[in-house]
Amino acid sequence: MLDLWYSEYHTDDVKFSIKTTRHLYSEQTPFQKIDFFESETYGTFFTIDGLVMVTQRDEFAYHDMICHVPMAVNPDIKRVLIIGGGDGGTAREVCRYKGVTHIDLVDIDERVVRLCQKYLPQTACALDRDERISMHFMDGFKFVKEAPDGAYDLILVDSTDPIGPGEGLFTMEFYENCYRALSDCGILINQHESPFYDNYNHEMLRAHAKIKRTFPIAKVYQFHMPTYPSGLWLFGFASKKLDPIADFKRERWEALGLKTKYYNTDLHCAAFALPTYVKEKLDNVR
Ligand code: AG3
Repeated sequence: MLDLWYSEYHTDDVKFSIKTTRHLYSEQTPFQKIDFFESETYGTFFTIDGLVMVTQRDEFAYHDMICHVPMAVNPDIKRVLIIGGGDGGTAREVCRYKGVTHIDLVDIDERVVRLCQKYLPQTACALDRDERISMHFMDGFKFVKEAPDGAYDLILVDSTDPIGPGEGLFTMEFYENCYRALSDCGILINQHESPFYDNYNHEMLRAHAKIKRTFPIAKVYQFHMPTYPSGLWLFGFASKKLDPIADFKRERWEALGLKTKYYNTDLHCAAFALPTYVKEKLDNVR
């Protein structure tokens, strides 16, 4: 009997496993190792350097929350920059807004995009269909550094963990350049790791400290991501002047009539209410 399990170590002594029905593909690119698997419960999923990035079954939670939260705070967002996100899931959600005029998607590794177009059309579908998207295969750190002042209304950092090619996306210089590249009403959302296990918590606090020093408004919100370490994951919401709750445009967003599987306008506010242990950790950050 074939008994093939994919496992990710969430800590040195905790691992998460998915029984796979097939190992679809494996490739070592100049940047990272990319693998695609098939499973009963999570469908097709892909990993980078052994860490789960996207599964067909729970990607909706991540991509709803990275996109609809800022769009409901400023429904007039027109120019969007996605850093990372080569699987296309974030772009797919952004493309649902007719008011968005241009999307720059910057992924360091073209192979992520090409392989997701082949194995994960569920997330990659918008990439070859929507003319508003321009793809750039280069380091996101460098792209933002060279971006003109005020060029974007929204920057979405859809990155891996801060090890390997994603490291530069968790630095002070990167956040400062994001600030500069954002318009007056600009919002930055970043993949903010998890507060539960020490190794991830450490990165999440480091990121928060830097963002808090760069942006006048720096909040964190949570969502349930079953395949990521501990299942509790965070995004950062940073902006020049818009507050995610005080400036939330509930009625305007509802009037758009977008059907979503995870995000809704009640959850929008609830997501910013954090468990006490997370709040305490974040409050102590300077
Ligand atoms: N970005 C990866 C989030 C971090 C996952 N970490 C882990 N499995 N240890 C996901 C990209 C989705 N567009």
